[in-house]
Amino acid sequence: MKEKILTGALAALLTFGGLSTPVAADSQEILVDDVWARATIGVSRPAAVYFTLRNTGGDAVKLIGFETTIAKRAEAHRLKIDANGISTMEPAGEILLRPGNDLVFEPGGLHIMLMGLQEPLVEGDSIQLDLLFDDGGRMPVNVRVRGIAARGPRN
Ligand SMILES: [Cu+2]
Repeated sequence: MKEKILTGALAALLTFGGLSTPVAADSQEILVDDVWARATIGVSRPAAVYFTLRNTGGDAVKLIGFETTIAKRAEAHRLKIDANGISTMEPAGEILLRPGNDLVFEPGGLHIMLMGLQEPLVEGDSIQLDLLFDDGGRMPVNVRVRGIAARGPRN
C-alpha cells in the first residue's frame, strides 16, 4: 500500500486554500511504504514500527517527532551493534530526509519505538502513527500489525 502525503505549507494550501497551483518552496512531498509492526504479547514490553520513507521533493526535510494514541511515547531509535556483538539502542534525534533519498526503518536499524503501550498490538489490526516534520507537516500513517514472528513487511 502506498500513501502519498503532502506536508507543511503545501498541505495547508491544499486543505484550506483549495486548488490552484500551490507554490511553496519549503514544502516537501514524502512517500511512505512498507509500513508494519510486529504483534505484541501484552503491553509490558515496547513495540516497534517500521517503514520506508522517500523524499520526492527538492529540499531536505526533518522528522522531528512522532505521536500515537496507542502508546504513551513514540521515539525514533537506532540499534547499534558493538565490536563484542552487544546491541544497544539510542535515540535517533531529528532525522534528516535528503531530497531524492529513501530512508528505511527496519529491524536491526532505525525504528520507531512505542513505549507505554495502552493495549497489545494484535495481528491483523491497524494502528495510527503520526509523523511530525520541521515544516509543521503532520503525516498520519496507517500501520498494519503483522504476526509475532514477522521479519519484514511481507515475510
Ligand atoms: Cu528502540
